[in-house]
Amino acid sequence: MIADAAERLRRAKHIAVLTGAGVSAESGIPTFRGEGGLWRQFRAEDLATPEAFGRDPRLVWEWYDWRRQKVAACRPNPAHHALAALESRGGEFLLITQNIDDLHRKAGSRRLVELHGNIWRVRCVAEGAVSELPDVPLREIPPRCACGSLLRPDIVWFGEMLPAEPLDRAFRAAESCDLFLVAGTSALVQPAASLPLLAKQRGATVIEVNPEPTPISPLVDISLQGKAGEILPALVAALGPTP
Ligand code: BV8
Repeated sequence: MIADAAERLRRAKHIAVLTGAGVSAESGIPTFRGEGGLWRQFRAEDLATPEAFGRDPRLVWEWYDWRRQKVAACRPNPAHHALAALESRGGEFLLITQNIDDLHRKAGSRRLVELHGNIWRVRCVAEGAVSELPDVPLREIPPRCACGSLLRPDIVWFGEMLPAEPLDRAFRAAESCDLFLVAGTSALVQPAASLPLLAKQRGATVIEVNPEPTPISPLVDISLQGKAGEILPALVAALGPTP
């Protein structure tokens, strides 16, 4: 299966990749729906919403401060490095991630869109200005803008629209790629989960990497059951030296 997947990857002229929390699992970051995906007695869907933030910005920021501390202690794993190596082989390439942990960028990925934002960026609720807030732990909770208004994470919460530019780039890549690789996502969250289906409809070869079956597993061309940190490096190694 790896050899077949590598052969299709080698022949591809335009590669698009979609990643989810599973590619950061081996870096030590809990996935949303796996074990450890909880915080205190809350679920992500309860806290990652504008309503939760409106009701209790302190509680939501305590959760993000906890996640920022976790993420700050984590490093990219071989899955992230394999995808950066795949990009560096050249050709049309776009890495589309649902993850907000910045680990793809830290691993060297540059042709990258973050559909759900980035845990290190914040946005003033009044002015909309976006800035980096690297403090770990946060010095004040909730953090405030110089204008005195609340800062919120520059992250897409459930029920919020995704940023237009990254979403547009992701859909265009899914429509025009000839190979779509999807790794480490439960394929439950929309609109990201529709990208592999769109690629399939447009005639691309779809390869899935996940230890568990997902709702798109029956539709993909090749399903590689296993950990991204093991399968992606093996896949890229099987490509042989960069042409
Ligand atoms: C929108 C930022 C439209 C936050 C995230 C019904 C009711 C209510 C809402 C909806 C509904 N149906 C659809 C919706 C819309 C909703 C949605 O899809 N909900 C789902 C839960 C049903 N979507 C939205 O709200 C989106 N916005 O649709 O707006 C709109 C239209 C008009 C007007 C207004 C709005 C916004 C979605 C973005 C939400 N924000 N993240 C934060 O992180 O704090 S989503 C969140 O889930 C993360 O980004 C995460 O990445 C993402 C998806 O999860 P996964 O990445 O797949 O992670 P998960 O844990 O689920 O799975 C991990 C996978 O890895 C598993 O398959 C596991 O087997 C695998 N794995 C484990 N270990 C490994 C591994 N794989 C490989 N290797 C390993 N080692």
